[in-house]
Amino acid sequence: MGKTIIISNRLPIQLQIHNGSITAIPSVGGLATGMKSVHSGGDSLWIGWSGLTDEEIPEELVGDIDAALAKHGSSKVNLSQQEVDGFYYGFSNRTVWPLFHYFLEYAEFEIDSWETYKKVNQKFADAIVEKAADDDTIWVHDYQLMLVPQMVREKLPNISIGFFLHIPFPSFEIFRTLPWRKEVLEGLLGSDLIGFHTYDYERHFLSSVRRILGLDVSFNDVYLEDRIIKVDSFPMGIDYKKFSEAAKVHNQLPPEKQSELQQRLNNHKQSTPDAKFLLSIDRLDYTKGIAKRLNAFEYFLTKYPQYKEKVRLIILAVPSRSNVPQYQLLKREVDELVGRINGEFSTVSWTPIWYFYRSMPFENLIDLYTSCDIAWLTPIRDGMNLVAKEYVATRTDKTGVLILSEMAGAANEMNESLLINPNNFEQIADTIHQAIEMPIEEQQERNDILQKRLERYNVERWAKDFMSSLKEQKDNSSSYVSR
Ligand code: ADQ
Repeated sequence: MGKTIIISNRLPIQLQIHNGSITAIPSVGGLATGMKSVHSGGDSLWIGWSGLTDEEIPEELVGDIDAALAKHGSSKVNLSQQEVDGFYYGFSNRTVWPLFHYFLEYAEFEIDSWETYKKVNQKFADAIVEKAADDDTIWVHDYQLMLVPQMVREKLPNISIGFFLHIPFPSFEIFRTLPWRKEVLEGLLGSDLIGFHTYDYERHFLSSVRRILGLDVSFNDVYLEDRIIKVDSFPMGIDYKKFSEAAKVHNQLPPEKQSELQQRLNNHKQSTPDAKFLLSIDRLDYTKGIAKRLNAFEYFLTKYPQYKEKVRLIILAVPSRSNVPQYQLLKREVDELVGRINGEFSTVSWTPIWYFYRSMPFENLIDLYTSCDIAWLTPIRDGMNLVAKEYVATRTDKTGVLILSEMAGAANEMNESLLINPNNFEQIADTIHQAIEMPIEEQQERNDILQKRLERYNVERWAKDFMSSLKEQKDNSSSYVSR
């Protein structure tokens, strides 16, 4: 049994350069946590971009950086600014991201960025081939690297390759608009196992494979001349224990140990006992429906004026891809909407929206999750949405209501939440009203079921399921003779 090689666009490490010395800080994101059980030191390697372009890395520090990454079982792919622009900000985030989230009008089809995407995917594949042996297992992550499986397969025909897509796979009617649809499918089919968050994404992919490539598809297997590729769904979970335990500790903190944010939230609750906090947390991305949510909130305050001065919406928007024009426009739109709604409804003692545009440390995230009565997440499209799961995991007394868009992959597993269509303002306003008035016992019943499910299907289980399915597939496929 060989080693496992994980490949993602970004390494799970933050590099900092200070006065000529390097610090490598492991990230705490969902993927890094989930892969802990797979990426356990000695027998695994993580390959990715460090986040610093060639131009940003002083030549004399290259060796030190490589050594610092090696200590964390990581190895970097070097990218120039021009490559990052074409591959990441270009094809990945101006073509694939909007297209796969059904924002066809935002998708740009630029031959130059496609060429850079191919070139950079080849760089990742070469980095793998350089480090890999035939009995290793390769796990490629996400939409930035869809050509890598086939590029590796060409050099190492017998190696075991898994691919997981973290965003939706769109329906055939959308996917077929991509000029390079055939190449992308062929790239992915270099894998032995292709995983998606939901059954729908899996079916969409298989439909495109059949209709665009004309391949033989049976149930969830794709038949090539010499190999079978399995396509399946693996809904990603969270590190349930980390969130529930952090919330337990947090709830027992004496006032002097609480963060400033926590104290403010508590003070507000004490001064207005029937006050309710609604929470919305996302990256500032047009797929997350933040502007629509603000409009819906305005509609809610107009339809249910009895909640004025009682309900407050806390919006935490994490800066993201701010050099892509649509993200700059969205930032302006959200700033204006918050200003307009606060201007229209505020009173001397009440501001309806608190808006934070920044990333927050984990402790503050827990402050918000544990203090807010309702989490209101209304993406227009979302591969999964981990925030929904994290919110539920922190509700240690099982109170709290989750309002979730049907368009998030997470909705498939979270039927006990209040599911809404993000375009239906009438339904949203009524659902917020329902959430505010929901009896505690009903909240607890719903969260009890959700929590048990999230605890069982946590992120570690997700990674293990994927890896064992990949192994099984490889074993079965080895004995396959072309039909
Ligand atoms: P994202 O689009 O980034 O992920 P999401 O699944 O919600 O969306 O994950 C966001 C993560 O960032 C959460 O773990 C959350 O805790 C963290 N976070 C959010 N706001 C933060 C803040 N202000 N400060 C610090 N951390 C913050 C993509 C897909 C999703 C899919 C995931 C995983 O778009 O659909 O669920 O990958 O596959």
